[in-house]
Amino acid sequence: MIWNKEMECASREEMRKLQSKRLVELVRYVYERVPFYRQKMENAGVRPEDIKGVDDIAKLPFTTKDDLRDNYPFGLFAVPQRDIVRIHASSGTTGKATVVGYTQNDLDVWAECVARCMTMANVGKDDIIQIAYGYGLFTGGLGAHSGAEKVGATVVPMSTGNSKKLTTMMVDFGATAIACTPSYLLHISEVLREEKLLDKIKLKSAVCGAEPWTEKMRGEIENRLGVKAYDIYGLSEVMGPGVACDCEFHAGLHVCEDHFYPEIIDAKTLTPVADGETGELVFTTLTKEGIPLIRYRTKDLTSITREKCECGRTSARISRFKGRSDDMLIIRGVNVFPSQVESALVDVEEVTPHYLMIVDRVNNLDTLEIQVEIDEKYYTDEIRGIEKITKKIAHVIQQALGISAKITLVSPFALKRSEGKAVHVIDNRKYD
Ligand code: DLL
Repeated sequence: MIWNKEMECASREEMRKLQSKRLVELVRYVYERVPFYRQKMENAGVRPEDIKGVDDIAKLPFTTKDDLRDNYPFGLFAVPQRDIVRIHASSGTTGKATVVGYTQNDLDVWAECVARCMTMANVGKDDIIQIAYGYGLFTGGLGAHSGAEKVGATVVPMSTGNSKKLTTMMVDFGATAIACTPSYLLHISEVLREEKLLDKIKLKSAVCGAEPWTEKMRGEIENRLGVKAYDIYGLSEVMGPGVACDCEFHAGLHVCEDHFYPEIIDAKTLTPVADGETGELVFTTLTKEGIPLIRYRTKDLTSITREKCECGRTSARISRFKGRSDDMLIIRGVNVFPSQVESALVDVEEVTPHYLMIVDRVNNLDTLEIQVEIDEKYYTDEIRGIEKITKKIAHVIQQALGISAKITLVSPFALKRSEGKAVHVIDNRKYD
């Protein structure tokens, strides 16, 4: 078990002092080593000596995903290639990949952060954990892997791609933990049910992340599999999984804030919002050597609290993610997050939480169709009581979103399952 009490239970003053010291060093480091940051700081009229601690952080300019893309592939690296021991990249759906590089020290810090998360998720030496995030350029597989090894768990590097093999080995090896996306875990639960293996599994912990999921989805996963499911967060630009994770009290995700300094800002005015208010999460990497980032705008929407958690950790906690600002749809002038649909569907007994939103524009009017998968129990050759169920869903969706939607019920397993991040939206509207 890795519970770094010195860092995770430090007083607020001690933590701020450490963060300030690290920020001052970081600013000097990037100013000297990364021409991009030197230029950005000069444009903003800031010199390294103006930054005396975290109270001065707002003087520093932001970094965005476009900055990484514009400097593709290695333009923001702060060390020569010979000191980089690993590369990861996120492809995204549009534009160039964003590429990140790690020094050996970065990998050690990463393993330590993931190990803290594994500890929060009650994974340790006595566990056998299947890592079912993709291995490769995506940070999920290798990131979760090294943290699980660091806590001494027996690691099974499944990756994604073969759910039947995964479920067979889950039973044969007596796996007690799994790490994968929540949507994939839901799919795994279906495969286990199909294979009649549900009562043969020994899972106790699931370390789920890489995509937004709701509290209700946690309940659904826990009920189906008899596990405790934990929420792990991270992003490749900042490090990968392990930037934050929730403990058994599920009262927000503890940020490894000795390494990643969090801020929540108003995405329009770019000024800080008060603790407890929702805004965009911004991170400054305090210790990264390979590709340190100053005030990186994640686009992820959350709020922060700095009150001590019941578990004893004092680290700042971010609330479960509402989504990304760029995931938010505006349909007929109303802001809609896919997670609201998921939340509404979990309450409808006749359907599964698998859904697809299809947004279009007909005669200048936005249309929303939601395809929803019927639960097997309510399906024989056709869907029983189709009209009643459709009406019921239309009602809960209207309540949840504040707009109406055309509901199309589809047969069990008709919607494509994802092994990584689920795709919930097809937006056919033309933006020109
Ligand atoms: O998804 C890293 C990761 C792997 C995290 C495995 C957790 C587990 P990226 O592909 O760069 O990295 O995507 C990062 O995914 O900005 C969020 O929008 C979303 N995300 C990640 N974890 C969560 C979570 C990995 N727990 C982007 N809840 C982030 C909600 C999450 N969204």
